[in-house]
Amino acid sequence: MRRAPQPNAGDEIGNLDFGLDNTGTIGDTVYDDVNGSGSQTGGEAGIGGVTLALYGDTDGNGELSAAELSAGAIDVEVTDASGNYLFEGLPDGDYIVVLDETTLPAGTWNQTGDPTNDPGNCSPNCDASGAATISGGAGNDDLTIDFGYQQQNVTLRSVSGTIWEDDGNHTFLVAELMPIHSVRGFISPTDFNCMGYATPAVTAAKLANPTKQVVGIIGDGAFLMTCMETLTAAWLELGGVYFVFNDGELSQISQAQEIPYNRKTCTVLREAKFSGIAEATGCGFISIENDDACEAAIAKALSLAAQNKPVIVDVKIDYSKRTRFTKGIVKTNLERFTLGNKARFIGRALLRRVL
Ligand SMILES: Cc1ncc(C[n+]2csc(CCOP(=O)(O)OP(=O)(O)O)c2C)c(N)n1
Ligand SMILES: [Mg+2]
Repeated sequence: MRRAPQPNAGDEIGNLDFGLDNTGTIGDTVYDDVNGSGSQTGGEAGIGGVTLALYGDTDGNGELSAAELSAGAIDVEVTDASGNYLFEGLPDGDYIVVLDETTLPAGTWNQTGDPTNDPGNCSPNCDASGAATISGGAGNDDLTIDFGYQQQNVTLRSVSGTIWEDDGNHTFLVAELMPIHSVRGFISPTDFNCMGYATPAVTAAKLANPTKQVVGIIGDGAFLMTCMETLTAAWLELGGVYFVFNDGELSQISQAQEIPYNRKTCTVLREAKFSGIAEATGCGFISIENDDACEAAIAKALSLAAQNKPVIVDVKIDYSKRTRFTKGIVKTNLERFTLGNKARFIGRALLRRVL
């Protein structure tokens, strides 16, 4: 063993190098927010196997721009069995952590905890990303980028026949969240995206397949276009179910308008009483006011339909959480723009929020 030099008073010693670690760490947990409080409390467990990507926030605005996204991820991490993740060895700078929601465990999860707010009750902004800054000296790490997700108690009901979709936000919500178990079990007007399609489609499908369950999921705007077609269903005793997703808006358009214009134009509907339409046409009517009412209402609607009674179900839907489609079109459209148009688009959107 080589002994360290033993200096005497007055000796000079060279060649001693010290490594100074100026890098920082960003983390640290994705947790199962069982009580939905927006923070990890009462021994709530972490969620393992979730993928997170780290991007540079080069303009330092706390949001991932199209340019920052296309520059690519600096690093990718997957949470361990305790739901922990760390990006280490990071030089000073601004960063964005983006959680890939498709890697959450099977089931339906709603984000309840956002790194930007603690407790992150997700009101008004909850998204699967968080901004972090690494700066030299004290506080070189940011271990507050925690995401909470609450599993939704969804009882899956299988429809033995077909689900018919109209065109709107509800289409993408269903595509995102509803498992379809049979080939040709889900039909929607994807080529021409024609609103008003699903109501007569349900009636016609039931006429052609009288022994099958036939169910429609239809936006309130689309239903208002063709709802009197349910008169034919009642007259011919065709037991289809018309689930009307009632949000009072042409939501697919109004949500897309809100981002650049900061307002909705011509997309808020006049209030309509769907119970009146059921009365006029001779259909059954059921209203679903909240999540707790879903189970019994769906069972009742399917049972009435099995007795050849068409049923209109008024589903009070909350679209405040944007679908992946709405988030996606903003990103995709921005990416397509030239740099000049991007600047114009973002500049105008910002201006409309200030003025
Ligand atoms: C005949 C027709 N007109 C206009 C459109 C454009 N459009 C696509 S989705 C949509 C809004 C749909 O509103 P609603 O039926 O209430 O469904 P939501 O988006 O609210 O779920 C509109 C106007 C269309 N696809 N078809
Ligand atoms: Mg609507």
